[in-house]
Amino acid sequence: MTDSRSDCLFCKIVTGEVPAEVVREGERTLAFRDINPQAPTHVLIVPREHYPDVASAGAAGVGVVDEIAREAREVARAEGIAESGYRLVFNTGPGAGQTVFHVHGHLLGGRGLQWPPG
Ligand code: IU
Repeated sequence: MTDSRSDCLFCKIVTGEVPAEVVREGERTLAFRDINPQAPTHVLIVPREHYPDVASAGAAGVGVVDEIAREAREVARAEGIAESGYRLVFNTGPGAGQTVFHVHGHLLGGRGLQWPPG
């Protein structure tokens, strides 16, 4: 599950075929702003390689989920939300609201966040 998919929106964003507002380019990841932001900072962090969800990415055992978390920390610092706090969310499966099946961490911050989420 590591190849680029011709039918995957986020693979197309990674290759530049589909435009996005990129905020950070990592060796293994890309971070770009969500088109429908749910908070003042709402950035998606995706691996360049295709995994459908965080479960399959983690099971691959290649450190890609660690890398997403590291990149989230760097983006949070750059966005000025590292101190106030932020949320890193992986919706996993349709029942949890996943709509794009290329693993992505939602980095959310810049406002108070409620718990539990909806
Ligand atoms: P989800 O966890 O799979 O539901 O998150 C998908 C996100 O991708 C969602 O927040 C969308 O607003 C976002 N998104 C995007 O940033 N650009 C797009 O072209 C599309 C969806 I389609």
